[in-house]
Amino acid sequence: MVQIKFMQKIQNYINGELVEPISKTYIDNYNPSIGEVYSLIPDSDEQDVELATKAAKAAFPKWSKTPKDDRSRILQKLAQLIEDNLDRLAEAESRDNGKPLSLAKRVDIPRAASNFNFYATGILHYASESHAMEDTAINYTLREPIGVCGCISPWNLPLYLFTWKIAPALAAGNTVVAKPSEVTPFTAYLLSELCVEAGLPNGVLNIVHGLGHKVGTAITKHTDIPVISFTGGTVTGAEIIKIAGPMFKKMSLELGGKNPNIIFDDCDFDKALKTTMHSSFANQGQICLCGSRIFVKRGIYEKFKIAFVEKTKKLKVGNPFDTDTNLGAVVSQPHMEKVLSYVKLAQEEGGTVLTGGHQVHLDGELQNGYYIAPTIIEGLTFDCRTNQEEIFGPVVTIMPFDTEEEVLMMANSTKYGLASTVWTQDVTKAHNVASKLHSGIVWVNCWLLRDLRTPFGGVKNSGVGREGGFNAFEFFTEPKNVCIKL
Ligand code: TXE
Repeated sequence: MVQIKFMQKIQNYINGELVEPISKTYIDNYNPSIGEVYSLIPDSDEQDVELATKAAKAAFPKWSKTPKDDRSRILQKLAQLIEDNLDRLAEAESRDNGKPLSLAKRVDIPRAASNFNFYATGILHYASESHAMEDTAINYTLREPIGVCGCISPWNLPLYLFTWKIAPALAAGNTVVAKPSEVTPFTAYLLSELCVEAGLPNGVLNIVHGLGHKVGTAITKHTDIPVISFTGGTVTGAEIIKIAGPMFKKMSLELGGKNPNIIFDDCDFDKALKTTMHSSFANQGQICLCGSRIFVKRGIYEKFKIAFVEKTKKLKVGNPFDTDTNLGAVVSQPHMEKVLSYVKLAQEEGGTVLTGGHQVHLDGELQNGYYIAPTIIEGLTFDCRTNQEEIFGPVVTIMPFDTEEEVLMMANSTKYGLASTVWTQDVTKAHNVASKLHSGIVWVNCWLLRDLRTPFGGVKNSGVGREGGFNAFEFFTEPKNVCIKL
């Protein structure tokens, strides 16, 4: 007998209601840990974006004039509801994305709650400038919400990055049309249910699910959406600029990375090693901040390499729901194939795989899941494709260096410039190297230590603009200078 599985249908969230896509068509949503379809995503199109935008536009006048204390209270309530639903949301995130449940519980979902709390309270402290011209005049700057903001987010940290955009946009008094990644839509859907429970007024946040080239493009080109906040691939970022640039939309683009880890011989060896394990393989290497090129001072290169390979071999690739799993599944079959194609390329380019380099086949119901062994490659030149292009998986390269000048040249050689990590006990060296690195973020003797007040973003092809702290409020508001002659 053929067993018919119940497929949960995700719904759009438009004008305060959970609704079907107008076309009534759906696309498959995979659970990457078992390689099977387990729910259905609305295959929305520009008609749904139109409805969502209309709702957001209609809600804007009232929401933008709602006292910030009231907006803050509603968003804090949403944060509380996320915390109350931690287990349910973490399980959904792990099932949808393949990441270890322990990681979703410890990082993704608590951070989604923090995003709302941080911006809901931040707006209460946000003040604008005043410039006095002695006895002549006084200038003051109004910071006004802009209107309907388009927020488009990726699959690697689904609820974490979705809320990182939505929270400041709403706190600042804008309304939002948001699109989560079609690869990991589930927690955004659960969030829409929580918005209803929190009492978010209708139309203030609208979530339209579907494909990038349909929903994403419709948001990007909509004439009533003057602001686009996007996180995703650099190629997609360029497509967005092509459409939104000539429309003079305000844009914040957080794109890819090819981040260097620079390990000097005067570092705290054990700490550098432990943290490099995290920065290489956390979330299966699918964090734009992961360090994927590891440069080690020649004097400690062999010692570091041996210890790094030994520890990596002990990592457990397994069921994301097991508490002792270090790496779960990568997000999709095409992504797994892309990552493995880079291992092949690395070998063609003369690299040696020290550990990993292959798909991992697990047993039972996990046998069709998308698992990759954590991989370390050596013997590559800094300028080969493997060392220049973003792989976005559990694959890192390791290379020795001799001088500060040489390592800076190699670290800065890619088209990206998101984050860098430097390991040294010498403060002067740390300052010097940090100042010469071409990247938006430099971590010294740590990695992914985040203070939400700090500017977040990259240089070169890693993006345009900064998120985080008051930078986000500056992006999601329009300054207007008023000059009054005395
Ligand atoms: O991202 P996309 P993908 C990198 C990583 C990865 C590559 C591609 O290297 O392998 O990007 O990943 C929506 N107009 N990063 O294909 O396509 C899409 O539906 C408007 C780095 O998943 O950029 C999704 O919601 N929107 C990264 C979002 O854009 C469009 C995180 C991101 O998807 C669109 C993820 C279009 N034309 C991947 N096309 C990071 N910086 O953290 C797609 N989208």
